Amino acid sequence: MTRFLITSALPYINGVKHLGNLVGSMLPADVYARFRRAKGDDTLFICATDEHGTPAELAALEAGQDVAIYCLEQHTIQADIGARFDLSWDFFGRSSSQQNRELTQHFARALWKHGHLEVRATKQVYSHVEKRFLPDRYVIGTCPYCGYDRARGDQCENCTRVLDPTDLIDPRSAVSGSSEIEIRDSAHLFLKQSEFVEQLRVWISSHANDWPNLVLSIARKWLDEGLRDRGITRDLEWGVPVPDDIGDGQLKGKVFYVWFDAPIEYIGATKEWSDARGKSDSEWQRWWRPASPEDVTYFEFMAKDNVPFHTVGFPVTILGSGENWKLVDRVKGFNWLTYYGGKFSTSQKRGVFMDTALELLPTDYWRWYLMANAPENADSSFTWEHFAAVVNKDLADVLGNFVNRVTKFCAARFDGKVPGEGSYGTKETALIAELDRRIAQYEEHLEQVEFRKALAELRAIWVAGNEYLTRAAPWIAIKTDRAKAAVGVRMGLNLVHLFGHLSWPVIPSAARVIHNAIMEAPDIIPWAAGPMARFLDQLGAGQAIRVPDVLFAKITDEQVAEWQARFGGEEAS
Ligand code: B3M
Ligand code: ZN
Repeated sequence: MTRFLITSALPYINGVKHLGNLVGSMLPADVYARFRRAKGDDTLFICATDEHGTPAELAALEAGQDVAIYCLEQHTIQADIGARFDLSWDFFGRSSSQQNRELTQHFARALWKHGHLEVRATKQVYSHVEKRFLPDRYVIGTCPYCGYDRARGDQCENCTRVLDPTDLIDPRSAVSGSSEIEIRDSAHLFLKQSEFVEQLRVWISSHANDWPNLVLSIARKWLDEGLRDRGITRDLEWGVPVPDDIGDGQLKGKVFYVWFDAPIEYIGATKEWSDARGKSDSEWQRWWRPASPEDVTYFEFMAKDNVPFHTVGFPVTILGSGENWKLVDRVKGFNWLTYYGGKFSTSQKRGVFMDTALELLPTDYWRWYLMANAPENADSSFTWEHFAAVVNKDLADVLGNFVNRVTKFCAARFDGKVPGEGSYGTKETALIAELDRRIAQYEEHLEQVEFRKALAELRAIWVAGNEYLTRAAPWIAIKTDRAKAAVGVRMGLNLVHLFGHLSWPVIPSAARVIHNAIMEAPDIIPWAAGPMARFLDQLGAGQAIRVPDVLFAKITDEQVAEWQARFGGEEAS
């Protein structure tokens, strides 16, 4: 039996993430991890904050904090908010950890030893005022092509032309505004990615049937456009230092590029996890260096802009090391979630962020909406109107109402105990057959990480329960035939229990409340495996149940109006 290793793209350290970040990486990874655990599989779900790079340095500068302290604080904030979103990481590490530093240096040494790295002379912009080199995008000036006066040194946002900082007219630092800048020579390490093109092509093609088209096409486009060697060091202070034994003394004081060390942190965080539990190296190595690759099935979740780094960049690091590290098996990429058709933006604070979301409503409202509308095959748009409509219909009217109707009626007419009278007939047999089919579909969609389809099937399962109850109508039967009413209520309670099981990967808190209405739920609510005939006739006669509080409150028109006013509605796009 294979073990399941699951990683989500590492949220960048510069502030709380928005719902678009959440649905494109951490949340689907969590749903999938919970599904695996529910099925009883040996599962490890790893995430971490991505802490290096210029944006981290600049965010710290802006906050007036030392960068290490800034990162520690922000890590704690993100860990806390992730926990409140019920993200069930086995470990939430930090790319600035000692473990990642050692692993990053290890990979660099292995690449160096095998001749995959080369020192090359480059020209970089140096700012006298800041006393540091500036990455291309932090140099701004006038675009020589369109005359836009805030063009960045890597690209003009106005005419989209790719630029070099030396192309800019009146170049200046985007950080200080100072034009006391000059071009200086600086030696850097380059990873000779071009040597891996054929190997990558073969590997990517071997996944033609199990990676989404989105991922395959991005990966192939990257190769088709000619894979360029990649500079993997930077002139910064904050980062993993390049060890002295690499680069013949020309790389003193430099650090690795954030996109070099960030994916290695998947491994680093696994080691952080095993170290934190006082385990030996074999604990984390059984995930990353299994005896045979089939022992571990490795899933990665990410937004589409991260796909090249996971299908090309990180694999080159692994392949080039010449060591038998685990390569990813399934890459699940996502399109964008937009906010009223426009961009969610961290820098411009547009859209809804994870912390404010939880001030408005509990986590499951968001989890359900986001996963049911995950941007899988195309971008999807968040609007308050749509959010309210989905929550009110799926969660309040369908699921919440069902649980409420059944448990309340049982409390009122059957003394709050599972009634034992009567036996299942054709209505029940038909329902059980339908659920057997639907649950198999739901399970298969989750296996294939097709979340929209999976959640549509889960909704259909809830609907089938509702329709059954409407047909069985125990509240009418009770007037003439108590045994008949008892059958409807008993099936209804069994369905409530079933829904608690099936809903847990997606809406874990609500699933727990639902399950607890029937009996106390275990920490991991196991998958309800077929055949349903057994599962749906499980509750013993006379067993006491509980009526839960209202599971999902409806979102009102006033709330929608208030949130539109607060966060911006249509006009935000
Ligand atoms: N931190 C995501 C981003 O900031 C990036 C992911 C790293 S995954 C190794 O766009
Ligand atoms: Zn149960």
